Amino acid sequence: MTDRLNTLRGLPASVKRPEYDPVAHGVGIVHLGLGAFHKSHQAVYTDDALAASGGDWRIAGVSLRNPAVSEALTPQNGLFTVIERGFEGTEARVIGSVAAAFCLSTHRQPVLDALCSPATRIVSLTVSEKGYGIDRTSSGIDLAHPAIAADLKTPDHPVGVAGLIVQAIGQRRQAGAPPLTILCCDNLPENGRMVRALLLDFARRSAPGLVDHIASDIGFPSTMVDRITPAQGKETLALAHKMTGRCDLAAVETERFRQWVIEDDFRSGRPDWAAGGAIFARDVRPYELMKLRMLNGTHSLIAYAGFLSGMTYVRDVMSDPSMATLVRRHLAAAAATLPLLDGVDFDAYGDDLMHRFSNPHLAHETYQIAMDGTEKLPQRILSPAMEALDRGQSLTPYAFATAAWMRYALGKRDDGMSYALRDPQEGTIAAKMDGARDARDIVQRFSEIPALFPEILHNHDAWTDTVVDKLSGMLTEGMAWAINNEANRL
Ligand code: CS2
Repeated sequence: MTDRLNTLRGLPASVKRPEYDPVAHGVGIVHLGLGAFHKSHQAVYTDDALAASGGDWRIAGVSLRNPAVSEALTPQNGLFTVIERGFEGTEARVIGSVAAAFCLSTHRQPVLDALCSPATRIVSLTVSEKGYGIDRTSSGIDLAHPAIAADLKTPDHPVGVAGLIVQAIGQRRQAGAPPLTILCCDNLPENGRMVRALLLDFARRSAPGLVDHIASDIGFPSTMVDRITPAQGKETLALAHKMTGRCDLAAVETERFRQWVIEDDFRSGRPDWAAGGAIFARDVRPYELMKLRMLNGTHSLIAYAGFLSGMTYVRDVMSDPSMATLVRRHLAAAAATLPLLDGVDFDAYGDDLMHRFSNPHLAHETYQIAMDGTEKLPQRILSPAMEALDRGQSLTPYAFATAAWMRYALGKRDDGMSYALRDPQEGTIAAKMDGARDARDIVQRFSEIPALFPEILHNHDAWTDTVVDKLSGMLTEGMAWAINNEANRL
Protein backbone atom coordinates (compact mmCIF):
# COMPACT_ATOMS: atom_id res chain seq x y z
CA MET A 1 0.00 0.00 0.00
CA THR A 2 1.26 3.48 -0.84
CA ASP A 3 2.00 5.82 2.04
CA ARG A 4 -0.32 8.73 2.64
CA LEU A 5 1.04 12.22 1.95
CA ASN A 6 1.57 13.38 5.54
CA THR A 7 5.18 14.52 5.57
CA LEU A 8 7.43 16.44 3.21
CA ARG A 9 10.22 13.93 3.68
CA GLY A 10 11.11 11.71 0.77
CA LEU A 11 9.09 13.47 -1.94
CA PRO A 12 10.58 13.13 -5.44
CA ALA A 13 12.87 16.03 -6.40
CA SER A 14 10.51 17.00 -9.24
CA VAL A 15 7.79 17.93 -6.75
CA LYS A 16 7.93 21.52 -5.51
CA ARG A 17 7.50 21.80 -1.75
CA PRO A 18 7.20 24.56 0.88
CA GLU A 19 10.43 26.51 1.19
CA TYR A 20 9.80 26.97 4.91
CA ASP A 21 9.07 24.73 7.85
CA PRO A 22 5.27 24.66 8.06
CA VAL A 23 5.07 23.75 11.75
CA ALA A 24 7.23 26.74 12.69
CA HIS A 25 4.37 29.05 11.70
CA GLY A 26 1.17 29.63 13.67
CA VAL A 27 -2.37 30.13 12.39
CA GLY A 28 -3.43 33.69 11.52
CA ILE A 29 -6.28 33.01 9.06
CA VAL A 30 -9.53 31.11 9.40
CA HIS A 31 -10.95 30.23 6.01
CA LEU A 32 -14.64 29.36 5.60
CA GLY A 33 -15.42 27.21 2.54
CA LEU A 34 -12.51 24.81 2.32
CA GLY A 35 -13.03 23.68 -1.28
CA ALA A 36 -10.85 23.04 -4.32
CA PHE A 37 -10.74 26.72 -5.26
CA HIS A 38 -9.40 27.84 -1.90
CA LYS A 39 -6.75 25.13 -2.09
CA SER A 40 -5.63 26.10 -5.61
CA HIS A 41 -5.71 29.85 -4.98
CA GLN A 42 -5.46 31.53 -1.57
CA ALA A 43 -3.61 28.57 0.01
CA VAL A 44 -0.99 28.77 -2.77
CA TYR A 45 -0.51 32.54 -2.41
CA THR A 46 -0.18 32.05 1.36
CA ASP A 47 2.38 29.29 0.79
CA ASP A 48 4.41 31.76 -1.32
CA ALA A 49 4.01 34.48 1.31
CA LEU A 50 5.22 32.20 4.11
CA ALA A 51 8.24 31.16 2.05
CA ALA A 52 9.15 34.77 1.18
CA SER A 53 8.42 36.63 4.40
CA GLY A 54 7.38 34.16 7.12
CA GLY A 55 4.88 35.18 9.79
CA ASP A 56 2.17 33.34 11.69
CA TRP A 57 -0.19 33.21 8.77
CA ARG A 58 -1.10 29.58 8.32
CA ILE A 59 -4.72 28.74 7.65
CA ALA A 60 -7.32 26.87 9.69
CA GLY A 61 -9.76 25.75 6.99
CA VAL A 62 -13.44 25.13 7.70
CA SER A 63 -16.12 23.40 5.66
CA LEU A 64 -19.56 24.41 6.84
CA ARG A 65 -21.40 21.15 6.24
CA ASN A 66 -19.48 18.53 4.28
CA PRO A 67 -16.78 16.78 6.32
CA ALA A 68 -15.07 15.19 3.26
CA VAL A 69 -12.29 17.77 2.84
CA SER A 70 -11.35 17.88 6.53
CA GLU A 71 -11.45 14.08 6.65
CA ALA A 72 -9.00 13.98 3.72
CA LEU A 73 -6.69 16.72 5.00
CA THR A 74 -6.45 15.90 8.70
CA PRO A 75 -4.58 12.56 8.34
CA GLN A 76 -2.26 14.40 5.91
CA ASN A 77 -1.34 17.11 8.47
CA GLY A 78 -2.96 19.62 6.12
CA LEU A 79 -0.57 18.81 3.24
CA PHE A 80 -1.98 18.45 -0.25
CA THR A 81 -0.80 18.52 -3.85
CA VAL A 82 -1.71 21.20 -6.35
CA ILE A 83 -1.29 19.82 -9.86
CA GLU A 84 -0.71 22.66 -12.29
CA ARG A 85 -1.74 21.67 -15.79
CA GLY A 86 -0.21 24.04 -18.31
CA PHE A 87 -0.08 23.73 -22.06
CA GLU A 88 3.56 22.68 -21.96
CA GLY A 89 3.41 20.26 -19.10
CA THR A 90 2.18 19.34 -15.68
CA GLU A 91 3.84 20.19 -12.36
CA ALA A 92 3.09 19.03 -8.86
CA ARG A 93 3.49 21.24 -5.85
CA VAL A 94 2.85 20.30 -2.22
CA ILE A 95 1.31 23.12 -0.17
CA GLY A 96 2.08 23.61 3.52
CA SER A 97 -0.03 26.65 4.40
CA VAL A 98 -3.06 24.77 5.74
CA ALA A 99 -2.44 23.98 9.40
CA ALA A 100 -5.78 22.42 10.32
CA ALA A 101 -9.05 21.44 8.69
CA PHE A 102 -12.46 21.29 10.36
CA CYS A 103 -16.09 20.83 9.52
CA LEU A 104 -18.45 23.14 11.43
CA SER A 105 -21.15 20.51 11.84
CA THR A 106 -18.76 18.08 13.55
CA HIS A 107 -16.11 20.42 15.08
CA ARG A 108 -18.13 23.36 16.33
CA GLN A 109 -15.95 24.21 19.34
CA PRO A 110 -12.56 24.03 17.56
CA VAL A 111 -13.97 26.25 14.80
CA LEU A 112 -15.19 28.83 17.30
CA ASP A 113 -11.89 28.65 19.19
CA ALA A 114 -9.98 29.31 15.96
CA LEU A 115 -12.26 32.22 15.03
CA CYS A 116 -11.91 33.75 18.49
CA SER A 117 -8.18 33.19 18.95
CA PRO A 118 -6.29 36.50 19.34
CA ALA A 119 -3.76 35.11 16.84
CA THR A 120 -6.46 34.99 14.13
CA ARG A 121 -6.53 38.27 12.26
CA ILE A 122 -8.21 37.41 8.96
CA VAL A 123 -11.36 35.44 8.18
CA SER A 124 -11.48 34.65 4.48
CA LEU A 125 -14.39 33.13 2.58
CA THR A 126 -15.19 31.08 -0.51
CA VAL A 127 -18.68 29.80 0.19
CA SER A 128 -20.07 30.38 -3.35
CA GLU A 129 -22.60 33.02 -4.41
CA LYS A 130 -25.50 31.26 -2.71
CA GLY A 131 -23.69 30.72 0.59
CA TYR A 132 -24.13 34.21 2.02
CA GLY A 133 -27.88 34.78 2.12
CA ILE A 134 -27.86 38.24 0.54
CA ASP A 135 -31.03 39.88 -0.66
CA ARG A 136 -29.80 41.40 -3.92
CA THR A 137 -32.50 44.07 -4.01
CA SER A 138 -32.00 45.44 -0.49
CA SER A 139 -28.31 44.40 -0.10
CA GLY A 140 -29.32 43.19 3.36
CA ILE A 141 -29.99 39.63 4.50
CA ASP A 142 -32.40 37.34 2.71
CA LEU A 143 -34.79 36.28 5.46
CA ALA A 144 -35.86 33.26 3.39
CA HIS A 145 -32.29 31.91 3.14
CA PRO A 146 -32.22 28.72 5.25
CA ALA A 147 -28.99 29.55 7.15
CA ILE A 148 -30.01 33.17 7.79
CA ALA A 149 -33.43 32.08 9.07
CA ALA A 150 -31.86 29.39 11.31
CA ASP A 151 -29.19 31.73 12.70
CA LEU A 152 -31.63 34.51 13.53
CA LYS A 153 -33.61 31.95 15.51
CA THR A 154 -30.62 30.47 17.35
CA PRO A 155 -27.70 32.95 17.12
CA ASP A 156 -25.77 30.91 19.72
CA HIS A 157 -25.64 27.91 17.41
CA PRO A 158 -24.91 29.39 13.97
CA VAL A 159 -24.80 27.23 10.84
CA GLY A 160 -24.20 29.96 8.24
CA VAL A 161 -21.46 32.50 7.60
CA ALA A 162 -23.28 35.62 8.81
CA GLY A 163 -24.29 33.99 12.12
CA LEU A 164 -20.90 32.43 12.68
CA ILE A 165 -18.86 35.56 11.97
CA VAL A 166 -21.11 37.84 14.02
CA GLN A 167 -20.95 35.40 16.95
CA ALA A 168 -17.13 35.34 16.72
CA ILE A 169 -16.90 39.13 16.43
CA GLY A 170 -19.00 39.45 19.62
CA GLN A 171 -16.83 37.03 21.58
CA ARG A 172 -13.60 38.60 20.30
CA ARG A 173 -14.78 42.03 21.28
CA GLN A 174 -15.57 40.88 24.82
CA ALA A 175 -12.16 39.23 25.10
CA GLY A 176 -10.32 42.27 23.66
CA ALA A 177 -8.94 40.32 20.66
CA PRO A 178 -7.58 42.37 17.73
CA PRO A 179 -10.09 43.54 15.10
CA LEU A 180 -10.64 41.15 12.21
CA THR A 181 -10.46 41.64 8.49
CA ILE A 182 -13.14 39.74 6.57
CA LEU A 183 -11.85 38.79 3.12
CA CYS A 184 -14.48 37.64 0.64
CA CYS A 185 -13.03 35.63 -2.26
CA ASP A 186 -16.24 34.76 -4.11
CA ASN A 187 -17.15 35.90 -7.63
CA LEU A 188 -19.50 38.67 -6.59
CA PRO A 189 -19.34 42.35 -7.46
CA GLU A 190 -17.92 44.57 -4.69
CA ASN A 191 -17.68 41.48 -2.58
CA GLY A 192 -16.15 43.24 0.47
CA ARG A 193 -18.86 45.88 0.62
CA MET A 194 -21.47 43.18 0.08
CA VAL A 195 -20.31 41.10 3.07
CA ARG A 196 -20.10 44.24 5.19
CA ALA A 197 -23.73 45.13 4.39
CA LEU A 198 -24.76 41.53 5.10
CA LEU A 199 -23.06 41.37 8.51
CA LEU A 200 -24.34 44.80 9.52
CA ASP A 201 -27.91 43.82 8.69
CA PHE A 202 -27.56 40.48 10.47
CA ALA A 203 -26.07 42.18 13.56
CA ARG A 204 -28.81 44.84 13.56
CA ARG A 205 -31.34 42.07 14.03
CA SER A 206 -29.42 39.74 16.33
CA ALA A 207 -26.70 41.71 18.16
CA PRO A 208 -27.34 45.47 17.79
CA GLY A 209 -24.56 46.28 20.25
CA LEU A 210 -22.04 45.14 17.63
CA VAL A 211 -23.21 47.28 14.73
CA ASP A 212 -20.92 50.27 15.36
CA HIS A 213 -17.95 48.02 16.03
CA ILE A 214 -18.49 46.15 12.74
CA ALA A 215 -19.00 49.41 10.86
CA SER A 216 -15.86 51.09 12.12
CA ASP A 217 -13.32 48.52 13.31
CA ILE A 218 -13.63 45.54 10.94
CA GLY A 219 -11.98 45.61 7.49
CA PHE A 220 -13.83 44.38 4.39
CA PRO A 221 -11.47 44.63 1.43
CA SER A 222 -12.97 43.62 -1.90
CA THR A 223 -11.04 41.13 -4.01
CA MET A 224 -10.95 39.78 -7.54
CA VAL A 225 -9.89 36.13 -7.57
CA ASP A 226 -9.09 33.99 -10.56
CA ARG A 227 -7.87 30.48 -11.19
CA ILE A 228 -9.83 27.91 -13.18
CA THR A 229 -10.17 24.89 -10.91
CA PRO A 230 -12.15 21.83 -12.04
CA ALA A 231 -13.73 19.68 -9.34
CA GLN A 232 -11.44 16.95 -8.05
CA GLY A 233 -11.86 13.74 -10.02
CA LYS A 234 -10.41 10.23 -10.05
CA GLU A 235 -7.86 11.40 -12.58
CA THR A 236 -6.69 14.13 -10.18
CA LEU A 237 -5.95 11.55 -7.51
CA ALA A 238 -4.26 9.19 -9.97
CA LEU A 239 -2.06 12.01 -11.25
CA ALA A 240 -1.13 13.11 -7.73
CA HIS A 241 -0.20 9.54 -6.94
CA LYS A 242 1.89 9.20 -10.06
CA MET A 243 3.72 12.48 -9.50
CA THR A 244 4.32 12.39 -5.73
CA GLY A 245 4.45 8.64 -5.13
CA ARG A 246 1.94 9.16 -2.28
CA CYS A 247 -1.71 8.66 -1.74
CA ASP A 248 -3.18 12.17 -1.54
CA LEU A 249 -6.94 12.27 -1.11
CA ALA A 250 -6.93 16.08 -0.95
CA ALA A 251 -5.15 16.79 -4.26
CA VAL A 252 -6.51 19.46 -6.61
CA GLU A 253 -5.79 20.21 -10.23
CA THR A 254 -5.80 23.62 -11.82
CA GLU A 255 -4.37 25.74 -14.60
CA ARG A 256 -1.01 27.54 -14.45
CA PHE A 257 -2.56 31.00 -14.49
CA ARG A 258 -3.63 32.70 -11.28
CA GLN A 259 -4.60 36.23 -10.36
CA TRP A 260 -5.59 38.01 -7.17
CA VAL A 261 -6.34 41.72 -6.87
CA ILE A 262 -7.02 42.92 -3.33
CA GLU A 263 -7.91 46.22 -1.68
CA ASP A 264 -5.33 46.92 1.00
CA ASP A 265 -7.63 47.43 3.99
CA PHE A 266 -6.35 44.98 6.60
CA ARG A 267 -6.95 45.97 10.22
CA SER A 268 -4.47 43.68 11.97
CA GLY A 269 -1.85 42.88 9.33
CA ARG A 270 -1.73 40.40 6.47
CA PRO A 271 0.60 37.91 4.81
CA ASP A 272 2.97 39.08 2.10
CA TRP A 273 0.68 37.83 -0.68
CA ALA A 274 2.43 40.13 -3.17
CA ALA A 275 5.29 37.59 -2.98
CA GLY A 276 3.02 35.18 -4.86
CA GLY A 277 2.02 37.85 -7.39
CA ALA A 278 -1.09 39.33 -5.71
CA ILE A 279 -1.77 42.92 -6.72
CA PHE A 280 -2.86 45.43 -4.09
CA ALA A 281 -5.12 48.08 -5.60
CA ARG A 282 -7.00 51.06 -4.20
CA ASP A 283 -10.15 50.10 -6.08
CA VAL A 284 -10.81 46.55 -7.19
CA ARG A 285 -14.14 47.27 -8.91
CA PRO A 286 -12.86 47.65 -12.47
CA TYR A 287 -10.95 44.36 -12.17
CA GLU A 288 -13.99 42.61 -10.74
CA LEU A 289 -16.21 43.86 -13.57
CA MET A 290 -13.69 42.73 -16.16
CA LYS A 291 -13.42 39.26 -14.68
CA LEU A 292 -17.11 38.76 -13.92
CA ARG A 293 -18.30 39.96 -17.33
CA MET A 294 -15.54 38.60 -19.55
CA LEU A 295 -14.37 35.37 -17.89
CA ASN A 296 -17.40 34.35 -15.86
CA GLY A 297 -20.02 35.69 -18.29
CA THR A 298 -18.47 33.76 -21.16
CA HIS A 299 -18.06 30.72 -18.92
CA SER A 300 -21.81 30.72 -18.30
CA LEU A 301 -22.54 30.96 -22.04
CA ILE A 302 -20.12 28.05 -22.62
CA ALA A 303 -21.74 26.05 -19.82
CA TYR A 304 -25.38 26.33 -20.96
CA ALA A 305 -24.92 26.20 -24.71
CA GLY A 306 -22.15 23.59 -24.41
CA PHE A 307 -23.91 21.28 -21.95
CA LEU A 308 -27.13 21.31 -23.98
CA SER A 309 -25.32 20.41 -27.17
CA GLY A 310 -23.66 17.42 -25.55
CA MET A 311 -20.24 18.92 -24.78
CA THR A 312 -18.87 17.68 -21.47
CA TYR A 313 -15.84 19.93 -21.03
CA VAL A 314 -15.06 23.60 -21.71
CA ARG A 315 -12.21 22.50 -23.98
CA ASP A 316 -14.72 20.58 -26.19
CA VAL A 317 -16.80 23.74 -26.53
CA MET A 318 -13.72 25.71 -27.57
CA SER A 319 -12.86 23.23 -30.29
CA ASP A 320 -16.29 23.68 -31.89
CA PRO A 321 -15.82 26.49 -34.46
CA SER A 322 -19.33 27.92 -34.08
CA MET A 323 -19.09 28.02 -30.29
CA ALA A 324 -15.62 29.57 -30.50
CA THR A 325 -17.13 32.33 -32.68
CA LEU A 326 -19.88 32.98 -30.12
CA VAL A 327 -17.37 33.00 -27.27
CA ARG A 328 -15.30 35.63 -29.11
CA ARG A 329 -18.38 37.71 -29.78
CA HIS A 330 -19.38 37.55 -26.12
CA LEU A 331 -15.90 38.54 -24.93
CA ALA A 332 -15.84 41.55 -27.25
CA ALA A 333 -19.34 42.63 -26.19
CA ALA A 334 -18.50 42.31 -22.48
CA ALA A 335 -15.24 44.24 -22.96
CA ALA A 336 -17.17 47.10 -24.55
CA THR A 337 -19.21 47.60 -21.34
CA LEU A 338 -16.17 48.07 -19.07
CA PRO A 339 -14.72 51.24 -17.59
CA LEU A 340 -11.13 51.81 -18.75
CA LEU A 341 -8.53 50.15 -16.57
CA ASP A 342 -5.03 51.59 -16.55
CA GLY A 343 -2.47 49.21 -17.96
CA VAL A 344 -5.02 46.54 -18.95
CA ASP A 345 -5.78 45.76 -22.58
CA PHE A 346 -9.20 44.07 -22.71
CA ASP A 347 -8.54 42.60 -26.17
CA ALA A 348 -5.40 40.92 -24.90
CA TYR A 349 -7.28 39.74 -21.80
CA GLY A 350 -9.94 38.25 -24.12
CA ASP A 351 -7.26 36.48 -26.20
CA ASP A 352 -5.77 35.04 -23.02
CA LEU A 353 -9.20 33.77 -21.98
CA MET A 354 -9.72 32.05 -25.36
CA HIS A 355 -6.38 30.35 -24.75
CA ARG A 356 -7.09 29.41 -21.13
CA PHE A 357 -10.53 27.98 -21.97
CA SER A 358 -8.91 25.85 -24.69
CA ASN A 359 -6.43 24.18 -22.31
CA PRO A 360 -6.55 20.54 -23.47
CA HIS A 361 -5.33 19.23 -20.10
CA LEU A 362 -8.11 20.72 -17.98
CA ALA A 363 -11.21 18.59 -17.62
CA HIS A 364 -13.51 21.44 -16.61
CA GLU A 365 -17.11 20.27 -16.87
CA THR A 366 -19.77 22.50 -18.42
CA TYR A 367 -22.18 20.97 -15.88
CA GLN A 368 -20.00 22.24 -13.00
CA ILE A 369 -20.15 25.84 -14.25
CA ALA A 370 -23.87 25.54 -15.09
CA MET A 371 -24.85 25.18 -11.45
CA ASP A 372 -26.48 28.02 -9.48
CA GLY A 373 -27.46 30.00 -12.59
CA THR A 374 -29.91 32.25 -10.76
CA GLU A 375 -27.06 33.34 -8.46
CA LYS A 376 -24.63 33.94 -11.33
CA LEU A 377 -26.72 35.45 -14.14
CA PRO A 378 -27.22 38.93 -12.58
CA GLN A 379 -23.54 39.96 -12.34
CA ARG A 380 -22.30 37.93 -15.32
CA ILE A 381 -24.95 38.54 -18.00
CA LEU A 382 -27.73 40.88 -16.88
CA SER A 383 -25.64 43.70 -15.44
CA PRO A 384 -23.47 44.03 -18.60
CA ALA A 385 -26.69 43.80 -20.65
CA MET A 386 -28.04 46.80 -18.71
CA GLU A 387 -24.79 48.63 -19.32
CA ALA A 388 -24.97 47.78 -23.05
CA LEU A 389 -28.53 49.08 -23.13
CA ASP A 390 -27.37 52.36 -21.56
CA ARG A 391 -24.56 52.68 -24.05
CA GLY A 392 -26.72 51.84 -27.06
CA GLN A 393 -24.75 48.65 -27.78
CA SER A 394 -26.11 45.38 -29.14
CA LEU A 395 -28.04 43.23 -26.65
CA THR A 396 -27.90 40.10 -28.82
CA PRO A 397 -24.93 38.34 -27.14
CA TYR A 398 -26.60 38.64 -23.71
CA ALA A 399 -30.00 37.67 -25.11
CA PHE A 400 -28.47 34.51 -26.59
CA ALA A 401 -26.73 33.62 -23.30
CA THR A 402 -29.92 34.33 -21.33
CA ALA A 403 -32.01 32.18 -23.67
CA ALA A 404 -29.41 29.38 -23.31
CA TRP A 405 -29.76 29.61 -19.52
CA MET A 406 -33.57 29.53 -19.76
CA ARG A 407 -33.38 26.52 -22.06
CA TYR A 408 -31.05 24.84 -19.55
CA ALA A 409 -33.27 25.75 -16.61
CA LEU A 410 -36.11 23.75 -18.19
CA GLY A 411 -34.17 20.70 -17.00
CA LYS A 412 -34.27 18.52 -20.14
CA ARG A 413 -31.91 18.07 -23.05
CA ASP A 414 -33.11 18.00 -26.66
CA ASP A 415 -33.06 14.18 -26.49
CA GLY A 416 -35.42 14.29 -23.50
CA MET A 417 -32.79 13.31 -20.92
CA SER A 418 -33.37 15.20 -17.68
CA TYR A 419 -30.77 16.45 -15.19
CA ALA A 420 -30.71 18.23 -11.84
CA LEU A 421 -30.39 22.01 -12.13
CA ARG A 422 -28.44 22.32 -8.88
CA ASP A 423 -29.78 25.82 -8.31
CA PRO A 424 -31.27 27.21 -5.09
CA GLN A 425 -34.34 28.24 -7.13
CA GLU A 426 -34.79 24.81 -8.74
CA GLY A 427 -38.16 24.26 -7.02
CA THR A 428 -39.48 27.74 -7.84
CA ILE A 429 -38.47 27.37 -11.48
CA ALA A 430 -40.10 23.93 -11.85
CA ALA A 431 -43.34 25.24 -10.33
CA LYS A 432 -43.33 28.37 -12.51
CA MET A 433 -42.71 26.45 -15.74
CA ASP A 434 -45.40 23.87 -15.15
CA GLY A 435 -47.79 24.14 -18.11
CA ALA A 436 -45.72 26.75 -19.99
CA ARG A 437 -46.82 26.97 -23.63
CA ASP A 438 -44.19 28.53 -25.87
CA ALA A 439 -41.00 30.60 -25.82
CA ARG A 440 -42.81 33.88 -25.10
CA ASP A 441 -44.75 32.36 -22.25
CA ILE A 442 -41.56 30.81 -20.82
CA VAL A 443 -39.68 34.14 -20.98
CA GLN A 444 -42.63 35.88 -19.28
CA ARG A 445 -42.72 33.26 -16.50
CA PHE A 446 -38.96 33.55 -15.89
CA SER A 447 -39.30 37.32 -15.62
CA GLU A 448 -41.72 36.81 -12.72
CA ILE A 449 -39.10 35.15 -10.53
CA PRO A 450 -38.49 37.77 -7.83
CA ALA A 451 -35.27 39.82 -8.01
CA LEU A 452 -33.77 38.06 -11.03
CA PHE A 453 -34.46 40.03 -14.23
CA PRO A 454 -34.21 43.83 -13.95
CA GLU A 455 -37.54 45.39 -14.84
CA ILE A 456 -35.93 47.86 -17.24
CA LEU A 457 -34.58 44.98 -19.26
CA HIS A 458 -37.76 42.95 -19.25
CA ASN A 459 -39.83 45.98 -20.25
CA HIS A 460 -37.51 46.71 -23.14
CA ASP A 461 -39.27 45.17 -26.14
CA ALA A 462 -36.16 44.62 -28.25
CA TRP A 463 -34.55 42.65 -25.38
CA THR A 464 -37.58 40.48 -24.72
CA ASP A 465 -38.23 39.86 -28.41
CA THR A 466 -34.62 38.81 -28.97
CA VAL A 467 -34.60 36.43 -25.98
CA VAL A 468 -37.91 34.95 -27.19
CA ASP A 469 -36.54 34.56 -30.73
CA LYS A 470 -33.33 32.81 -29.54
CA LEU A 471 -35.19 30.56 -27.11
CA SER A 472 -37.74 29.67 -29.74
CA GLY A 473 -34.97 28.48 -32.10
CA MET A 474 -33.37 26.46 -29.30
CA LEU A 475 -36.69 24.80 -28.44
CA THR A 476 -37.89 24.00 -31.95
CA GLU A 477 -34.62 23.24 -33.78
CA GLY A 478 -32.36 22.18 -30.92
CA MET A 479 -29.33 23.77 -29.27
CA ALA A 480 -26.78 22.55 -31.84
CA TRP A 481 -28.81 24.21 -34.61
CA ALA A 482 -29.20 27.42 -32.59
CA ILE A 483 -25.45 27.67 -32.03
CA ASN A 484 -24.62 27.19 -35.73
CA ASN A 485 -27.39 29.50 -36.84
CA GLU A 486 -26.20 32.23 -34.47
CA ALA A 487 -22.55 31.87 -35.49
CA ASN A 488 -23.45 31.83 -39.21
CA ARG A 489 -25.08 35.24 -38.90
CA LEU A 490 -21.79 36.84 -37.82
C1 CS2 B 1 -16.82 29.40 -13.06
C2 CS2 B 1 -15.79 29.91 -12.06
O1 CS2 B 1 -17.98 27.65 -11.98
C3 CS2 B 1 -18.04 28.82 -12.40
O2 CS2 B 1 -19.06 29.48 -12.30
O3 CS2 B 1 -17.16 30.42 -13.93
O4 CS2 B 1 -15.65 29.07 -10.98
C4 CS2 B 1 -14.43 30.17 -12.72
O5 CS2 B 1 -13.83 28.97 -13.14
C5 CS2 B 1 -13.50 30.91 -11.79
O6 CS2 B 1 -14.10 32.09 -11.38
C6 CS2 B 1 -12.16 31.16 -12.45
O7 CS2 B 1 -11.40 32.00 -11.65
